[in-house]
Amino acid sequence: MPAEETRPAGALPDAQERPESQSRILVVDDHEDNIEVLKVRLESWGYRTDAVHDGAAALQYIQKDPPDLILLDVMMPEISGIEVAQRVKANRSLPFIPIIMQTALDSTEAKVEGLEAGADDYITKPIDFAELKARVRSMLRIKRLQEALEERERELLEVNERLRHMSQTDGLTGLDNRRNLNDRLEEMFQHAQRLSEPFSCVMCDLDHFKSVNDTYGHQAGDEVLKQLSTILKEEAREIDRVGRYGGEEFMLLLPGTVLDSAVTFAERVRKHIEGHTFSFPGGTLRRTASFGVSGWPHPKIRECDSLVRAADDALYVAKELGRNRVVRFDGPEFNSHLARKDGADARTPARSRPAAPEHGASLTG
Ligand code: GH3
Ligand code: MG
Ligand code: MG
Repeated sequence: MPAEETRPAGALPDAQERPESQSRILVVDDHEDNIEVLKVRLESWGYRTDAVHDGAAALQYIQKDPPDLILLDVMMPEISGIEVAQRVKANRSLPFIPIIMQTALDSTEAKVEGLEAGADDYITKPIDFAELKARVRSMLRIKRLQEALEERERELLEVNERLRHMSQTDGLTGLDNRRNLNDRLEEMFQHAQRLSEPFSCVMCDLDHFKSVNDTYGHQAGDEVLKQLSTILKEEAREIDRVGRYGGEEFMLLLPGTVLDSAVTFAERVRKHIEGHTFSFPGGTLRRTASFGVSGWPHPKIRECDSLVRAADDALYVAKELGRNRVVRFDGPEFNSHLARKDGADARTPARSRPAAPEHGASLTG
């Protein structure tokens, strides 16, 4: 039943009408004569038209192929125009379609009923065609404005979404940025506590990364960071979060993972990096990375801050022990290193040492 694009000879729309002349109007009327008269008029003004004879057919047509405007007869058997208007306006899947109701009676009551049912305008029978023309044009103008508004809204939502993404993402690597990591960390830690599920944190830092910049330039350094991100993403599971915590330091959050498994995971990543050749315009290089791993539940970890600090301290120990290794927070290697350090050098500034006491400050053992 698609409308034919016919136009009576000599009835080309004038320039003013042109913008809406492509509009398609659905005429709903149970009298064939009325339909004929309305179609001829509307088409002579340059509109495309289609017609149906009852409410059920109208609803079906509108759902399948929403017109730009509906010229709707109120008095129809079975499903009245009032009901059609109500159903069309209640249907959220439809775009805004202006409805002009044709009321047979020029009574205020009939008009109010039509408008309350959702009609946007009305016209009384017998139809004054000059009035009909003006009302159709005004309704189509409103429809165009409405569409422009919706388009604007869509654009705004899109820009908003892009901004949100930018505010959560690291520009260089496309990973979560630090702020986003912190938000996720809090969420995931709370979730883990609620369900009594294990949760681990891995800190990863490239070894002697500064020399990459110094030797090959900053761009080569950027390339290495991007490739490292790809490796981390490849190794992590879908449910893990991988983010750039700072310069060449990355954080991985592993829900549902016990400390042992997190250490195994970090070891796998360490080997992957060790075996990888980083390439950049003008050369290739190899690099290693050091890892600190912490996990909850752990008697010294009560909140997400201390989980991160524990991983960071373990990373520090990994660096101290010679780099290219994985150190587990509160593991034998970690503890014996700190004990050795504390015993050997009481003069070491506290700032450069892991703040181990903080973890246990509120705990015994
Ligand atoms: P260590 O093994 O102790 O971690 O040594 P390192 O050289 O990796 O660590 P250091 O903290 O001394 O240097 C980090 C370097 O990372 C210095 C900084 O210029 C570089 N860096 C940080 N962010 C970026 C970045 O976005 N791009 C590039 N190219 N370099 C970065
Ligand atoms: Mg480093
Ligand atoms: Mg660093």
